Amino acid sequence: ARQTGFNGGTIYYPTSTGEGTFGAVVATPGFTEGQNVLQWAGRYLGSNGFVVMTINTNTILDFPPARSAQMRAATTWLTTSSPVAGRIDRNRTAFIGHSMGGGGSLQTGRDVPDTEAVVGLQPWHVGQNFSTMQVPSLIVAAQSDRIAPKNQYAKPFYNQIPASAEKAYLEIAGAGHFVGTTFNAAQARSTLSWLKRYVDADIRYDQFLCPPPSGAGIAEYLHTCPTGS
Ligand code: 9J3
Repeated sequence: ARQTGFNGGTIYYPTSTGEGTFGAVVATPGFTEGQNVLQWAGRYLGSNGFVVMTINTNTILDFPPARSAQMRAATTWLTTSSPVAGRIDRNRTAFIGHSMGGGGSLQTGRDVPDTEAVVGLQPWHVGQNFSTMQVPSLIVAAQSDRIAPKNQYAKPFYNQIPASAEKAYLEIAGAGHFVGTTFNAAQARSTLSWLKRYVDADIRYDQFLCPPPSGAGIAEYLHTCPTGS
C-alpha cells in the first residue's frame, strides 16, 4: 500500500483477530530523531491491545507543526489503507510523541478534537496555546530536562489545558530530556493507563489514574480525576 504525507514507519499490533478491533496510536519522534526512539512504545502498547505505528518524519529537522501534519497523514493511512487497517477501530485514535513529536501530538489533539487521547513525552513546541484542548492529555515531564525544561514547556502546557479535557502531568524523577526515548516503568505504565482509559474507555484503569501513581520514580503528578470515578 502506498504511503503519503510521512516517511514510512513500523507497525506493532496484537496478533489476535478474535478480540475485535483495536485502537490506533501513531508515535512520532523528536528533532533529529528516528522512529527507533519510540520502539519501546510500539512494543509495549502493541503488546497491550493497541495497533501502534512509529513513524519517521519527512526530514529529521521538521518542526512540530510539520510533525502534526505527518502524524495525521499517518493515521489516515494506518486506519484506511495499511495492511492492518482491518484490525483497527477507526473511531479510536491517539497520538504520542517525544519532544517536538510530543509538541506535535498536543497540537494534533487540540486541532483534531475527535482524537481520543494524546501523550506528550517531554514535549517541545513554541507559539502555541492549548487552552482550547478537548482531548484527554497526558504530559510526561523529566525533572532534569535541560533541552525542554519542564517549567518552560511541559508544565505551562499542562496548565493551559482545561480540566474539562481531562489531563495529567507526570514528572519522572531525576530524568533528562531523553527519558522518552527508552522504556521507563512509570512513564510506560501511565501512558498505557491513559490510552486504556480514554482510547478504549476501559474504566478498570481509573484505579491507576486516581488516586495518582506515586513512588521513588515520580517527582510530581498533577491530574484531574477521570469523570465519574
Ligand atoms: O525534539 C526535540 O528534542 C526538541 C528540542 C530541541 O532541540 O529544540 C531546539 C529547536
